[in-house]
Parts: sequence; C-alpha cells; structure tokens
Amino acid sequence: MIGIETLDEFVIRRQENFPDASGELSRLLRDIGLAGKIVQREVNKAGLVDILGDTGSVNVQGEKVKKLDVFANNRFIAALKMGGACCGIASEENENFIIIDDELSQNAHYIVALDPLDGSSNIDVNVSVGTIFCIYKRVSLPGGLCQLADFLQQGTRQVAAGYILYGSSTMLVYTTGHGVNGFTLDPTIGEFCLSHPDITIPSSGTTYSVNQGNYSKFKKGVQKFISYCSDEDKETSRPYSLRYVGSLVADIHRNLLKGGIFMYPSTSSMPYGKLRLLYECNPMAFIVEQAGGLATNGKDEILKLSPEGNLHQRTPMFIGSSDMVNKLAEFIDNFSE
Ligand code: AFP
Repeated sequence: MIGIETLDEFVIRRQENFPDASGELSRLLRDIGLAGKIVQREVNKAGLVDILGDTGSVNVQGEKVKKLDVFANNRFIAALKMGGACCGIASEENENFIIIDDELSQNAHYIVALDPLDGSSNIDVNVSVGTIFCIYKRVSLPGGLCQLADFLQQGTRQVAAGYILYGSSTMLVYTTGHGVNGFTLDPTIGEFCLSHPDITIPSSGTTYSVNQGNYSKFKKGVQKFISYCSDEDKETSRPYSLRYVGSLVADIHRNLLKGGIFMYPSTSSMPYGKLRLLYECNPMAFIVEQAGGLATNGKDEILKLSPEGNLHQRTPMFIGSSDMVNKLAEFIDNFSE
C-alpha cells in the first residue's frame, strides 16, 4: 500500500542494513507484534465480559476464559515459543524464568523479558494498559539451556526494547538502539503501521507524573522537587500540570511525545519503590534515552544498574525530559538526608 509502512516491512528494511543479521531479532519483533494484536483484541472486549460471560465459560479452542493478565502472559509465551527465536522468557507473571528447550529455540541467541499486561488494575475501569518488553543477547552458549545470568544483564546490554499501548488506539513503540519508532494498529488491515517515525522527547515539558498520594512518604529532595513543580513561575511555565494514569506505559508514552517527567520514588514503606528493573524500568529507560531523554534511580542511570540476582528486583525511577530529570537530581543532591 503506497505511503504506508507496516511494522514487518520496517523491521525487514532495517535488517537489510545489517548483512550479518540472522533474522532472529526480526522474528522476535514479529512474534511480539502478533501476540500484541491478539491481546488488544481481548483488552477491547473487556467491558463485554459480563454480557458475554466470563469466568467458567469456554472459548472456541475449548480453553477456560482466564483473567486478562494471565491471558496476555500465555499469549506472549506461546508466540515466543512458537517463533523459535529465543531460548528463554522472564515474565512479571512467573516467579522463575521459562526455559524453551526445543532444538530450534536452544540454538537461538536471545532471551526476552516482559511485563505482559502492565497496569492491569486499570482494566476494570477502561483505562489504558500496556505490554513492556526487552530483548537481550544470551551470555550462555547457544545450543544449551538458558541460564539466570542471561536475564541478569545491565540495561545497557539490551538489544531491543519496546512497549505496546492498548489505549484509544493500539500502538507499538520500540528501539533497537537506533532511535525510537512508533506504529499504530490499523484495525481495518490488522497491521501496525509506522505513524511516529524517529520519536524525540522534548528536552523539557510542563507535566509531572507521580503518585502524589504518597507525598508524605517521599524523601525530602523529591518532596521539594514536587513543590518546585507546583510553584508558580511564569518564565518556566510553572506550575506544571500533574498527570498520572497509574499505568506506566500510558504515563511514559504521554511524556515521550509531549515532554515531562515520570517519577516512582522510594517511599518509607517501599525503600526500592514499586517498579521492576528488568521488565519495566530498563526497557523504558532504553526507549526514553534513545529518544533523547534520561532515566535515573535518583543517583545512578537506570541502564547502568547491576541486577542483584533477582529477576523481580525493584528500583526507584525518575524518567523523562532531560532538563527535568537533571533538575530533580539537583533537588535530590541538595536535600539528601
Ligand atoms: P498494576 O499492574 O498493579 O496496575 O501496577 C501498575 C504499575 O506497575 C505501573 O504501571 C504504574 O506506573 C504503577 O504500578 C502505579 O503504582 P501506584 O498505584 O502505586 O501509583
């Protein structure tokens, strides 16, 4: 179709720039895109659940209808297993990583980490949710089973990362370290079409995103920065607007396109914050940095944090427009307890 480039076409065109590429990464992106389309179909039906019958009912394949996050997890795992382009998967929904041990997958060079349906507590109230994923080259030798060390790599070693936003339209945004591109699902042809080429995040914005209900539990530096955001100052367009969906993909997507800062700080009750390093913070940090923004834990770059032996490790995260993240860092430095 003239003028429209689909995700698959785009991925293949990019792969042509790397003559040694085996095609595995392209296959992985295709598998993730396919699973995303199936999940979006179910997410869009969520409100009909009470009418059509949910728990206990049986779908056409004879499977019991599951909760959407379990459904999404199963779809992504099935697509990745079927594709044969990765040897293991770490998911928010599974305590341990999943080994894919058929011959084709054992010889694959990649592992995938993902949060299949992030923000799932928003589904019941028809608010956007998303899938977050990242891809690493395994450190263990192809031909054998994947190991924990394959998943516990620094974020700087990500080969690709992306998210799918199930919102007023469905979008897939990803990077392989050569800029960030966004694709919108055209439901009439069932394809993700390039709609947001070369996304760059504005260096500053007028939006801050944080669960301000936790204000009293934040450290002084973060509290002072929040006061700065809400103080009046014409020159810097303050007060900024507070926008917080409570769905990481939606909050980051808005700030990526419009500029802004997203914060999930540590609190007195959650010293490591809430978000997970492997499949929430690292992929988002890779995308935002590729778009020209910054991501830190308040002290160090998210992408340079060393995983500490746990797939589900948490970290505080401050991410978004570079000027705003740098400003926050000043407050954290000046008001450290
Ligand atoms: P749920 O998947 O439990 O809805 O959590 C979503 C999330 O991991 C992330 O998407 C949000 O940014 C963050 O948690 C919201 O957390 P709070 O509800 O504590 O603000």
